[in-house]
Amino acid sequence: MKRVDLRKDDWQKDPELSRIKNRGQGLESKYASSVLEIIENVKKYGDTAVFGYAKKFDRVDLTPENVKVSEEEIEEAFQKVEPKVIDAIKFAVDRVRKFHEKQLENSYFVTEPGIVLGQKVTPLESAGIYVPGGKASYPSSVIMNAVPAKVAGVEKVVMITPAIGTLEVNPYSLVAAKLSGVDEIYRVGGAHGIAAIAYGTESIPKVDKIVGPGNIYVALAKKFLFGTVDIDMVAGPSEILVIADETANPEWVATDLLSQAEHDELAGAFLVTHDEKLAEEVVDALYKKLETLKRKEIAEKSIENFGTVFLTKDVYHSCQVANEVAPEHLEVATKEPFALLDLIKHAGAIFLGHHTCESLGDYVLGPNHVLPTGGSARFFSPLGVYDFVKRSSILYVSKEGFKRVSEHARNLAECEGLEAHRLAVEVREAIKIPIKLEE
Ligand code: HSO
Ligand code: ZN
Repeated sequence: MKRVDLRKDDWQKDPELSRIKNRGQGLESKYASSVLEIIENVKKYGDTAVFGYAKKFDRVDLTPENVKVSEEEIEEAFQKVEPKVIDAIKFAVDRVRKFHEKQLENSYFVTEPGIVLGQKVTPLESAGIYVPGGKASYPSSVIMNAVPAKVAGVEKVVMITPAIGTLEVNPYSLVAAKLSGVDEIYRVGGAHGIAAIAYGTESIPKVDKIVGPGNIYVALAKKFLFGTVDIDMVAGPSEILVIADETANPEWVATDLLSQAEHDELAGAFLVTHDEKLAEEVVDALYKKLETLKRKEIAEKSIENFGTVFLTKDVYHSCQVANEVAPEHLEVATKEPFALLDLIKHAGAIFLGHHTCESLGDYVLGPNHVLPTGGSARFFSPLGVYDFVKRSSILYVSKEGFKRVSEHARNLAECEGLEAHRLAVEVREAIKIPIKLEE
């Protein structure tokens, strides 16, 4: 783990801090042309292209008959999954649903004499959820993507996930999908899967919005198809930043850092503290624990790539450093974590206090674990119900209301040189009520 001393005046210019701040800028150009080619082919050739890529990349023979996961397969998945996991999924779904129900937005009207204005909130008709295959096929992510869509009122939630090497799809994801209210599941993935639900093919439906994490091909496909469909955000490797003081437990902090590091070789694990002794204890505990992990190799590489301890002047300085990094997950392991909340501006999710480990949030607390990465917490929010609705403006004027605003509209139309706009106002001003207008 790198040690970076930020106890200096020009700490914001520190090269290591800059490297971490720029972590979101990826290898995109390397993959862009192949992803664009896949998208074009799926657009042109539909199923033929999608099934061809599934054969090439995932070594599976897909057909229009087998691409959709059947109800029997979902029932079988329930037989395969341990009852305690089914219970845990139900527990999580319930808590995630309850938390997200608070995010529901109402339509509203405001009135003034002769004028009614408002905003009508409508759920998207359909949404697609991408669930990665292989080791990163997490049932918790199925819940976090599907439940807000269902709470928003999306009628058709379509999940896609690649079957790799065999037609079988991860049974945990199937159970989580069913319990979260997913309506249809297709066993396709990769950039071709994303293109398939963006355009629709003979056997795979088109959706209005695509959410969910994936590898660089998936992330790029989503980015390129933005506009054809809506997308959530372009997610990168996971990351955690822990602000700690002398009251923190070094072993707990070390384990939390590793809980992100084990996700991905490019995951970020950052400790920010003004307590040098604590910093050393955390690093010792981390390397000890690392040896015992099943995913040691991944976690080790991630710590090598991005694992960093930042030494600060005090806890307030630590908050400033956290804001610079704008981490996906921020743990505040200090004596009075709530007192620091006002100082924290940029973080996807803020975990307060020594017992609030990120894992609880990843799985069961209720807030969403799909969060902005790579510093994009500066401008993105967690995935939520608001991502699955859209708004329409409502406008109405009566004859009386028309009179209250028409002159200014006419003058603005004139200044913009848009004659028909002006006339649209004037024809109504000129009319002495030849037809009965609604009051
Ligand atoms: N920490 C990950 C989510 C996750 N963790 C899924 C376990 N399973 C990104 O927020
Ligand atoms: Zn996690």
